[in-house]
Amino acid sequence: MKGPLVFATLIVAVLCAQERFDGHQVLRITARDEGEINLLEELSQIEELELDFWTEPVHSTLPVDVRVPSQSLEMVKMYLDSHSIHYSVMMENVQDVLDEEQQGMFGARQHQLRSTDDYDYTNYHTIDEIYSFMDMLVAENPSLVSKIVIGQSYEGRPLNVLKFSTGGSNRPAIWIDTGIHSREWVTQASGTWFAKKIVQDYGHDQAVTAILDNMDIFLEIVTNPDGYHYTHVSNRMWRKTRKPNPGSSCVGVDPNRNWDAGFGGSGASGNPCSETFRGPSAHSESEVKSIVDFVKAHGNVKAFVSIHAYSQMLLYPYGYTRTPAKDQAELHSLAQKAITDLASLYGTRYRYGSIINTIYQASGSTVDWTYNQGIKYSYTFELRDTGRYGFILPANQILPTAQETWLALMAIMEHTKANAI
Ligand code: BPX
Ligand code: ZN
Repeated sequence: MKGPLVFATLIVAVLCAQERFDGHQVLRITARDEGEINLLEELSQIEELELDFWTEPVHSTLPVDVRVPSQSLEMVKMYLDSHSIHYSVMMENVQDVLDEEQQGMFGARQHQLRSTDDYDYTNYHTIDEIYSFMDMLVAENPSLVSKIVIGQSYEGRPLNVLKFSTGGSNRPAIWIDTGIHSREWVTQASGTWFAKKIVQDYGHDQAVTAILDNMDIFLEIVTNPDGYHYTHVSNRMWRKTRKPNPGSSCVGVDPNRNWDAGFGGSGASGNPCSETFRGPSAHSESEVKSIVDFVKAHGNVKAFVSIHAYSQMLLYPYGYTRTPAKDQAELHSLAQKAITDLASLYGTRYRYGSIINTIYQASGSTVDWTYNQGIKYSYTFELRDTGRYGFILPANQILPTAQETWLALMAIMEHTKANAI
């Protein structure tokens, strides 16, 4: 190669390089009291350490998982030891786990998808593959499935929603979204499986048939498409949207802190470099605003389920306030039924309760807004696991995760059909 070409190739390689996580470790820190939590909170403020908190250091009842870059490991471990804060190494080398994930995806690469029967539901897929899957599912089942585009992402990708409907006009609806946090890959993978499950079960499974004879289901699989694309080509650990923040070199807004429900209160950050940055104003992110506009225009959404990972929880409002939701008793007992059904398949155990009591205070989250809009059955899932792999859940857990979650979704949808229409 000639000099200029070598140079150009280098530039391209640098600009397109995937961030590597060689020697990064995930530490599980078990703080014993509020004092230790405060010390972790202070640690998280040191931006030079480039810590990535997989779970927030907010109270001492849940373990805190944090990805620590190799160059910060010595400092962080010294800090924890010097304050005698207990921790263990959950993941020895993040890059090793990512390499395994990449190998699996490469082995499963689908050159041409002929039918959704051939789709590899046991592996992770790129956004192009998932978007092709959607089009193929629609083409195969035109009387049951259609695709609607509710808007565009910041980078101009379509915000595709699958509509499952057997007729009627503006029937009572169930909304399900996956992947609003892009790195939570098991959620988009599960969403894809749910879509296939619905078309397979309609007309065969009595409960699914009854639901779809009375209600429509809307499913947004790739709710944060720019983030999802970015997790594949640049940084597997990306959570937020990809909109630049004026005056900051940090990119993106947390789309689960951007909703107009306690927006700006405790449980979100005003710092654009934070993973929980709320954004400049409520609904500033088009990925959020498009759902807001859809829900308002539809006006007949009865259940809204927003799916995250990880930590195995089923949560209901509120996250921004300690005031109990007025339907708390019903939401709680339905959550119990749903997680019991979920556990019946593989014994996977879930915690359940209000967001603020079960995980932590979070303002501006999705289901607080939908609940305040009058959508009583507003729930958030945190799928597998409890931290062994966290966001990098091995692909061989996609199918069991989707299958068990489907049982909980069915419990929520059947209850909604029986009580809301
Ligand atoms: C879920 C619903 C409402 C408010 C918070 C959550 C927890 C969720 C978040 O902080 O946005 C956790 C997560 O899924 O993003 C990542 N995680 O900790 O595993
Ligand atoms: Zn999430």
